[in-house]
Amino acid sequence: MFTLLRGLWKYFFRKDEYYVLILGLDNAGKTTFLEQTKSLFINNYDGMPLNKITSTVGLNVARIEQGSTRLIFWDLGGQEDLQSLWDKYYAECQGVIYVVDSSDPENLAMSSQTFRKVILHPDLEGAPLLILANKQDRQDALPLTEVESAFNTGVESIGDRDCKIQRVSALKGEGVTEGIEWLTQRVQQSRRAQMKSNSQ
Ligand code: G3D
Repeated sequence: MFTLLRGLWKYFFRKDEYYVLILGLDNAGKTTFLEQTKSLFINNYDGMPLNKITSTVGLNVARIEQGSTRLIFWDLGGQEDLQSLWDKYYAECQGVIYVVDSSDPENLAMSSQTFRKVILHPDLEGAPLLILANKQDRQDALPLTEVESAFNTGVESIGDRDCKIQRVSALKGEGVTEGIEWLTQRVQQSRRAQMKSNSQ
């Protein structure tokens, strides 16, 4: 009887866990996005003021829950020397969020090249990709179409993966919920997540 009840308890309260990497050049707004996500998805979350966030040096980890799904985020530092560590996390993740600073046209090409390098890595095969054109609250932000065309140069590397580009302001929280909801749905449906659950 106890075993049956325990089984039922586990069945009803089980959470499917998905790991999501947050990548992008230094200063793109990765940590601000993660903090904003926590404040939007975690009840009574009492984090630090968003304008006090400093650049990620190591790794920030956070988890949010939506129904029976738990997303665990790894926000990795974007400085050049830290980028060499990114691929250590690829095999374990089920989705990627790539943050772009839309108000920094000088680094847009570099950001796009870095994204291309990321998605060409074999350990990320089949992982849904969410590109965030961030800082859209700024007057000098490039419109989504311009960010999109800079990222289109690597479009053939995306293959048959789900990929979406979304305009956001991590600071103001605009577009954040839409992005997270899209990614949640896609990681649940992705071939990669199914491979993971079959191997468990
Ligand atoms: P990182 O983790 O990618 O390195 P951060 O980036 O989250 O540390 O953000 C870098 C800077 O960009 C921070 O400003 C932060 O406030 C700002 N920023 C992040 N997202 C947005 C956004 O959506 N809009 C605007 N206007 N600014 C944003 P500082 O001044 O602390 O360097």
